[in-house]
Amino acid sequence: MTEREPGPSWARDNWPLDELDELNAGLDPTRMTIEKVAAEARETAVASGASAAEVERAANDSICAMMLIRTYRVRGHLAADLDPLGLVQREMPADLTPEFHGFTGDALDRPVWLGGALGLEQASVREVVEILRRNYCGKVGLEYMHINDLEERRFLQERMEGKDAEIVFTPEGKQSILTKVVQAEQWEKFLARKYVGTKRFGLDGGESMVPALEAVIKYGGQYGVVSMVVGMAHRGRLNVLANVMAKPYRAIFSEFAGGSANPEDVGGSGDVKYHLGTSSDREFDGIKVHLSLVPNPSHLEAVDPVVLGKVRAQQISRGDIEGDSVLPVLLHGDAAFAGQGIVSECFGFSGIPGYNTGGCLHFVINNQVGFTTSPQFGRSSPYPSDVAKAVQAPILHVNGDDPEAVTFACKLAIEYRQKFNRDIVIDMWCYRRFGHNEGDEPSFTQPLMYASIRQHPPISALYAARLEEQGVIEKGWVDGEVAAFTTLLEGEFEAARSYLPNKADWFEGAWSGLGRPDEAITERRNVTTGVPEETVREIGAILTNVPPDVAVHKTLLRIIEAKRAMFESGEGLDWATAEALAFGTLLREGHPVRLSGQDSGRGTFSQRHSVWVDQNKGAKYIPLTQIGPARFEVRDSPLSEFGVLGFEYGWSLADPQTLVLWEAQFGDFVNGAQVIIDQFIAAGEAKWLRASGLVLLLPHGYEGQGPEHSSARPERFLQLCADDNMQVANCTTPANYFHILRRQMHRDFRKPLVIMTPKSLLRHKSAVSRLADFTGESHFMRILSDPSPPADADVKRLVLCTGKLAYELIEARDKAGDAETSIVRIEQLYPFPGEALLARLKRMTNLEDVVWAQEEPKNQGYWTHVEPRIERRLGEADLKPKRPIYAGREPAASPATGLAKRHAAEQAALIADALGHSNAPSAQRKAS
Ligand SMILES: Cc1ncc(C[n+]2csc(CCOP(=O)(O)OP(=O)(O)O)c2C)c(N)n1
Repeated sequence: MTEREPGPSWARDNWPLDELDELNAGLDPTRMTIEKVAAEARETAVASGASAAEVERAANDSICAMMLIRTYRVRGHLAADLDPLGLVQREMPADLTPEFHGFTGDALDRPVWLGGALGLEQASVREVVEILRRNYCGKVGLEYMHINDLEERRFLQERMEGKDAEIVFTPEGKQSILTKVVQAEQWEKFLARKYVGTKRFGLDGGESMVPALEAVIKYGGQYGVVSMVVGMAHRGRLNVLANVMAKPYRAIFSEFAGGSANPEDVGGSGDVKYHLGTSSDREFDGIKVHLSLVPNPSHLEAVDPVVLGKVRAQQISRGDIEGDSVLPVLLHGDAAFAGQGIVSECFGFSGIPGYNTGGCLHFVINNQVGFTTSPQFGRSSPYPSDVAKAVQAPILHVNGDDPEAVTFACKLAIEYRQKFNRDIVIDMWCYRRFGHNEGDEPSFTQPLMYASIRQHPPISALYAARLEEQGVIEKGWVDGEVAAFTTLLEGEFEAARSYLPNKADWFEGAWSGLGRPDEAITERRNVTTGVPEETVREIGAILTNVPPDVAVHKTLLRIIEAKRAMFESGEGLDWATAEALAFGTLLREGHPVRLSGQDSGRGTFSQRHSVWVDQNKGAKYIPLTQIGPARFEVRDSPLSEFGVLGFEYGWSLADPQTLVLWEAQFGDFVNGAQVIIDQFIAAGEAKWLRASGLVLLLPHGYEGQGPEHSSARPERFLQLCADDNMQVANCTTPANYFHILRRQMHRDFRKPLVIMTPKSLLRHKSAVSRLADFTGESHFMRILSDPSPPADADVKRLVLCTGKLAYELIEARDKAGDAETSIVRIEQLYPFPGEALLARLKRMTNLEDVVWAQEEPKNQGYWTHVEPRIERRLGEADLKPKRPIYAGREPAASPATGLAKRHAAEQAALIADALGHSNAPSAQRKAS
């Protein structure tokens, strides 16, 4: 790898001119080609004995015809017949008329030299326009001229363009498309009949999507796809579950009747049926494709990065670098696709090493309305799909009333994706037959549209009439299909009465061997995570070895030397070294490690240096990749939080044996990813029975850096904690950090782990560990004792705290010669180590005061989380103090002051207050 790693192929815009010329010859009139075609036109005219004026006219006609053809390639989609309702008035752009290019009257029928364009040597302009209209202005409109890559353009052009280019399906193919449309329609109707007034967010009006997705699976299988991961919103989800993913009809009926999707004893909150996922295998022509639909929250498009991360993890597990074997498919609503920023973040991944998935197939169910909002109020761009142009993805607009055209578009899309490994979009124009949900009245807001929809025949009727006319089906064929499918559904409906989900599927496949924690959350469920000293030394040697051909920066060399000294003396191991040791030892044990975040390779604070950049060549050397056998990757992520965190969460779902970490640049930036935290990390297991061992590293601490760079908002995470859903920690020693990271992979269950990570402690002289703290029977400590404690019986004041404040408190206490105060650190805030605290409290029989000290304002930080928990343990210990006293900043709107002086004063005051050394605002008063 070098400093300038290859970017996406489409970023290339300096194609060699001869290649340009070759592609453009007769196809894409650049100056060179126009000259060439004009020269040929002249030659042909001369050969036929034309006069000088006629020769010039022939040359001019050719040039104008080339411009006409090019205009159709660029703008033909604007005149495509896309709207089934015909409500969108799309006038034929003037530059798509022959007149615009100078052809009128006789000129329309004069033969023009085309030099091979459209596969023709020569044709009249009338014929040329007729072909171009068929190619570019039919039921499919293609946008592709924004793509730089000539191969891609050629590929798409070849499939769309030419005299004989047509959408062709065999009679059997047409029948099976019609069958799927009928099933999709009847499925919605059946649900509407049986469950009157129940929300289903039906696909009604967009049913052509069903045969089209079938085509993606079928042709995807032929082009090497073995697994397809789907993400989608509410619209049509039940239809996709039933008719594409083959979730048993009876299971869905049972859920409609109020049954749970999982056996009752599994617990969790469950979720509404149109958010649930499923997985199945489908087979076409003997080729099996595994399908999985990822469960998602109501928050539109939030599942997109999760799908992509999951896909990439599966590709990496399969050793598939190109991404051919696992296909991500994202289905979108038009309003959400245009409106939600996460869509752009996900397109942003498509060309980035470490995040791309070899192309995602996007399908927009463009029903031309979002709840009650019409498109002109929902977006500024002509199409909902324009966001895809940022990465030069081709876009196929297609009329949803023509299921053949939609199926053709999907077939082309999967072929393109498998060939070029790039994203592609299908924008299916359709309509929503009912309201946003079936109980919702659409005519309040879209009366004209709905007057038209009421008159509009279903897709099956339109398509059946066409096939009857073509002699592909007999009259009455559809009735037979309807009857057969309804009988099937009635049978399934009956079977649903006694249907019981047999087992939850969450600990299968990659998750087998893992389960739920057996122990109650208050019990100690620690595991020994110490490693043999020899292993530490071996890894230390690799971490500090500079290969002779790597010229590292001179400051880095000093850092490496200091690290070597740590290993040699077995003393003073710092934070970054502990982290590298955690990674290295896990790699040794066969657990891959993936760390992703902004500037994570070096580390925001220049602390990590996991990537060494050769100062002469710009090449990268990553010591942790030399450890093996498992794979280490550290990725400098794009500047996104929502997208990247979602991606890493998706990875953690697919691959529980990899330690997956996401790091925020500063902890406060995590707020941009709040949707992923609320909807997936905190609640995913409860809602969908999907566990995750994802780790979040959030730099946090009050160091006078102002409101934004001080707080990772631990209070938000703690407020989300319940039901043993995740872990929140703030570690203060390198060894404890080492152990908590290793523990993540060493237990037989997985829970997300949120760590408030330090900034000043990265280089604090006391925040170091000894080599012995990493070895033998050592393990993660949920509570850390005072390093210089008074005897238990002497302790009058117990100060509880977490994070780097502990070091400041200890220093101040020691400086004051205070021999009655003990400072104890709560390293894991949730699950709260209450019983371990109780054991300590019971030993401190002469306690007068128990204080909770924090740097964060009182309405933030940990106080509201810890107060009742400490109070409970004080009660159980039956000590004199009944409640903890608060010592910290007053409630505040802003997390911290921006003024360094004020910060220092506040910090000094709260430390003095916590220790009871001040006459300043009494801790007692604050507690009231
Ligand atoms: C982030 C987010 N904001 C708002 C909503 C509420 N909401 C649900 S569906 C919907 C309209 C979606 O329109 P569109 O994407 O076009 O899909 P359609 O329902 O038309 O299929 C809205 C606003 C939501 N689910 N998620």
